[in-house]
Amino acid sequence: MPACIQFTQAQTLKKSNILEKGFYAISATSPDDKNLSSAVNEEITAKSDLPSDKNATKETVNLCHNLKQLLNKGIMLGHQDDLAYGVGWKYVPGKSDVKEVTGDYPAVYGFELGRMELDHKVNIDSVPFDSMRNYIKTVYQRGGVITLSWHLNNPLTGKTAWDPADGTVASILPGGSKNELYKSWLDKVAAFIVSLKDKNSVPIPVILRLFHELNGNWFWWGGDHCTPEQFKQLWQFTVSYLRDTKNLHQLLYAYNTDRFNSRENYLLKYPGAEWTDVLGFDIYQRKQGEEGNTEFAESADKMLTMLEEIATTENKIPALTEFGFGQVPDSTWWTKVLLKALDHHKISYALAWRNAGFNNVGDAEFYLPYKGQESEKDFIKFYNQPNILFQKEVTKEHLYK
Ligand code: BMA
Repeated sequence: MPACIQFTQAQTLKKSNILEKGFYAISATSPDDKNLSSAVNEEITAKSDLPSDKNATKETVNLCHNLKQLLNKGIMLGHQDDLAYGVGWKYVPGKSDVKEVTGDYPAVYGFELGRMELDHKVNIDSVPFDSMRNYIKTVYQRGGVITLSWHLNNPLTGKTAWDPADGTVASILPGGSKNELYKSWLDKVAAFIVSLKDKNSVPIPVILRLFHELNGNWFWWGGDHCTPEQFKQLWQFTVSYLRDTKNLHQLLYAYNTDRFNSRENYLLKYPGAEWTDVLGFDIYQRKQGEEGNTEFAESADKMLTMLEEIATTENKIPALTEFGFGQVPDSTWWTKVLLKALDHHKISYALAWRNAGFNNVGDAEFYLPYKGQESEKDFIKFYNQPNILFQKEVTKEHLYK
């Protein structure tokens, strides 16, 4: 069979499993054929798009590949707990603050596992794990992307994730006094991940965002509370336990810092390319007004530039794994501040933190507008940017195929 015919067949497999692409490219015979060299190039690119897990499921391989391809098209908007609650409502089927404002759902959905380790029925933010499982199934069905965070308790002290007792990381490494306890917590998370299946029992791929904001001092796994070596060991132990002991092959792993100021700073605790798939950082705007806006836009821009460079060398998926400006108290923040910072960068997604709403004493926590909020109109403008992607556009991309 002439090489060019084989290449044509390869082209029709645009988004299918890379092994099929590999077969067509390798079986081509004419070295001078221009099409052939494209096919080989495509093959090389496709190979380098593989997840860190060499036994990743077909859908996970496809997701990893397609997320990299999508970098050329735009940035997906994400939202933590989007389907569970918003400002002034909780657990209303189909409801979403993003949908109320734009008519569309976000493309990326964050969910939180905290308290699963304690066998609780609801997570740290009161979301029932059974409902979470259903949301995740719905998201997968509509072709959205799922990412899970885990504010796990401190296994040494029994207090929360925000109890940064020194020695906690050391205590859960193999040989440490809490290693067995930590493994039992991973067993619970693994069981939940196994339960995430579509109607044909296909495991749903998930981006697991482990030990987030790892350079901050507020979590027990963060900052100075462990050495870089201990952190890397913790990461590798955790991934290897989930992947090799529990046999989970539907996971992409996200390494993510808080704000950082250099490549070295970012990579200080990086466990290595064979243990990660997504590279990200979290950033919040804390100050209002022109000064705050400028600081946020410039810092985000600078870090995104560094992140993109690192992700390119490491061949990973860059993402803004968490962001927000609490209560968005600026009617043009989306287009004048955030978009300005994001626009010229190639990152996979930007995940806004949760719309927790008002608490008993009237304080509000939310990072995306709800109907009637002052930045609503500007958020619609942001939604309408051709390079900002929400669910409807991403559904057409068939990220899992
Ligand atoms: C924090 C806050 C908390 C929440 C925690 C875990 O950033 O939003 O209210 O409990 O994340 O989701």
